[in-house]
Amino acid sequence: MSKEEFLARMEKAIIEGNKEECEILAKEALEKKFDLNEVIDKGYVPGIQKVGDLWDKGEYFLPELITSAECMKATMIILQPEMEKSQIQTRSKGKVVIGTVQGDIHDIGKNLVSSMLSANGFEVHDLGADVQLEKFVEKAEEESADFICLSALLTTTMLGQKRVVEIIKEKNLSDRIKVLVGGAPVNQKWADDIGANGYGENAMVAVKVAQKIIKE
Ligand code: B12
Repeated sequence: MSKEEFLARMEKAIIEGNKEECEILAKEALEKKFDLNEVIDKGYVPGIQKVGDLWDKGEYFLPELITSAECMKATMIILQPEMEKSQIQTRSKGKVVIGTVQGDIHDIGKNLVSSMLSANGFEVHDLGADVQLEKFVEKAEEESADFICLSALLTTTMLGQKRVVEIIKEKNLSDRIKVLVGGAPVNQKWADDIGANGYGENAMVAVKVAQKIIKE
């Protein structure tokens, strides 16, 4: 089986919600020592994106969405430890507090960003999903974090990102704590409009943006 066929099988397994196949393929990817970033970006992520398209068209409903999301999670449980191990863990490159904002339970993308940051040497404090907005700032102060990373997948919860930036300004913490925002409905313009310090369209870009800011 070629790499392309392998990636296509992965995509299909997510779309069909075939958890067993997802787990088999994830283990195979490890055995074959495939580039795990490629496996995720070109196999699993396109799969969940297609699931989103099918939902848009009214062909998929909530149960299908949940099943495919569970497939993604099952896959990441297998891949994540290896991804984190495979990077050379040096001294922490910076401290990050991350989570999905209040009112929003989507956490697949946030988990990817979280693991890519820790795989690249950042110390990550993951608060999970549906996180109370003040909690981000409290934790960042407690840990003397360099970054707060906020994920939002709903247009309504994007406002939570804006509020966290405001809280940071109100507490005069803008010099110490930088805010990165992301999630499917978020873009650079939104990040600029709310005064966030950075935006990343995917987990790899999130890492690059954080690395760039830490060097400045
Ligand atoms: C899977 C999914 C679910 C799963 C979530 C499971 C889970 N544990 O996460 C379930 C089924 C639970 C779900 C529920 C709902 N969902 Co939903 N869901 C999706 C779906 C199909 C995929 C999201 C996903 O995981 N994408 C894959 C990941 C890898 O991508 P990502 O999250 O965008 O993350 C990447 C980047 O954005 C970036 N990134 C993410 N976070 C961050 C943070 C930072 C700091 C940075 C720098 C980068 C970054 O990097 C990530 C990795 O590359 C999307 C459709 C879509 N196209 O997005 C709808 C979608 C987000 N859901 C939607 C809706 C409406 C809902 C529900 C309200 C449905 C309902 N009626 O109950 C509920 C929400 C409940 C709530 N309060 O949160 C809508 C949102 C519409 C809108 N405009 O607001 C979407 C867009 C579907 C649609 N087209 O209508 N959903």
